Amino acid sequence: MTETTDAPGYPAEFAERYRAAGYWRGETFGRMLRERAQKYPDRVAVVDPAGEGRRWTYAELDARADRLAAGLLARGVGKGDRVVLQLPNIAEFFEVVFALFRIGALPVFALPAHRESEIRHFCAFTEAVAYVIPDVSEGYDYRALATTVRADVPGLRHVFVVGDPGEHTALADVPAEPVVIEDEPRPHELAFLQLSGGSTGVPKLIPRTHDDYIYSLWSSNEICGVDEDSVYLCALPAAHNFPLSSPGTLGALYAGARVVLAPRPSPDVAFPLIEREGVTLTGLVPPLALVWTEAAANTTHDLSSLDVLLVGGAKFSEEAARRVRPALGCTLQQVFGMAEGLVNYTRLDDPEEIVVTTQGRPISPDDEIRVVDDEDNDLPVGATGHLLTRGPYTIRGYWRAPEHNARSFTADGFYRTGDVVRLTGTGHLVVEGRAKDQINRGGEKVAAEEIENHILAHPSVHDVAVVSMPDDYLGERTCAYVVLREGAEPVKSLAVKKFVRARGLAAFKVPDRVEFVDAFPQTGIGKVSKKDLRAAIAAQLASTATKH
Ligand code: OOB
Repeated sequence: MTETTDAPGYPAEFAERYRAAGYWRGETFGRMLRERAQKYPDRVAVVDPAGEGRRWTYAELDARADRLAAGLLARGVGKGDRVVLQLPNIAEFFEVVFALFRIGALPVFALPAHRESEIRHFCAFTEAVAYVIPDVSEGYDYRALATTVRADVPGLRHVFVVGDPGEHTALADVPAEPVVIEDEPRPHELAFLQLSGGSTGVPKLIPRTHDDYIYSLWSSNEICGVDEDSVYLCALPAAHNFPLSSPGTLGALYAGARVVLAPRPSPDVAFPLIEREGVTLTGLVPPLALVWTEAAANTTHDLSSLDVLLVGGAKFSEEAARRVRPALGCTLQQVFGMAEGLVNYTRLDDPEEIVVTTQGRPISPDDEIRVVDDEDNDLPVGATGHLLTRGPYTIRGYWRAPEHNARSFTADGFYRTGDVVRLTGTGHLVVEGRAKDQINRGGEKVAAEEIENHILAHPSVHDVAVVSMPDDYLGERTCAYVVLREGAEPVKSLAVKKFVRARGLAAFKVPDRVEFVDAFPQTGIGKVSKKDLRAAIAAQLASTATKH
């Protein structure tokens, strides 16, 4: 079944322009790995320190991808099929991803934190034929989750498990003798579906092509100084767009460099790996960057190999940014990116002031940036407004979401990022806020509407509004304002949290705080004023902070 053309694509004139400019090189991931394996067969591609520790060379990764591709084809997984992938930071992540890339099946990149509600949606909505999981990771048994989801999604034909499969199929039993792949994916076709942080009831899916994503990889490598001697530490969850591509693990593999997988991002795990493997760069979200800078003061580990620390996913405060070089002895690069495409970096040779006060500038000369008012009128340089963007690696629409696309994109194809920014005279972007209804919990995105829908299912709840509240560590946390039904049993805050958790949601989406009110403040036209709710909870937190 070939179904790779059903993503809203780039108009022909743009595709031609991006090819002519040399951005789209006509490469695919499957071939890319083959070429690296031919050039650097014995260099180490992936280091997985878990258990006894594993070091796969490029030749080995390539051969594994070939064998798994053959085994998947034999089991009827083919071009265009969707496969939900939910693996932690283990070597098999890359074996599976490259096997799927080779046959043109599309990985759907779930995060390890996702639970029944999210996974059921990904499997059902994408009509996935397979779901790939670990047996148990961080104390959680994914096999039970798979059993539940499979009962609800009959089209899900396979569950492949890394480790002990239980009632499912062991991934280790799938590989077969390599075969010639008849209908190889082409560079302009879809490579995978990434998840949007989103602001809607369910996460949207982001269709990325080989051409566009590979462009973001090699140009990120140039901007971040990644070459075959680099060593990238993957400390964040590998499936997220930031550690995947900015420049991330895939950027590192593109360069013929080494990827080191950290099972957890904490300094006690990451610092010994940096010393042992000579890690040269890594990417972190702001709360972790703070933890690292503090831990570096007391560490006995030698971190001197670290050249570059990328920080992004949420706003990094200027104060925290200034501490990076003195504490870690490396260059900071701020990254302001999104799974939909556009990625901005401060450059390695930018003056310190720009590095600590801005979120960088776009990767590509052909990234079009507009800063507009509420009516889409362009604003002068320096004014704060909505960021719209279009370019050689930014999608033109979400996967199978025409109604949503009509709102999220302008008629001429600019993506409405939902971010509120300002452009400096030097062409750098400063993120000033957000217009989308989302909470950015230290880089983990929570769509207000998604959580509201879950809380509304509670029998005692009449109405709910989920907003962000300021937090010293995460930047923001989630506060749910709840109006109970008249005459309903009184409910405690903890009960609401438990209710949400029991509906099978990623733990980071459970509200951090629940406030009960009789009614919501309203805007002039009678909508819930989330602005007033945010101000109310911020004031409440500030007053309790001064009292203590
Ligand atoms: C990254 O990707 P997503 O898709 O999880 O989230 C994108 C959103 C942006 O629209 C923005 O609201 C926020 O995350 N964001 C930042 C930021 N980086 C991302 N807000 C302020 N300052 C920053 N530096 O988060 C992502 C993807 C690729 C690279 C880096 C981050």
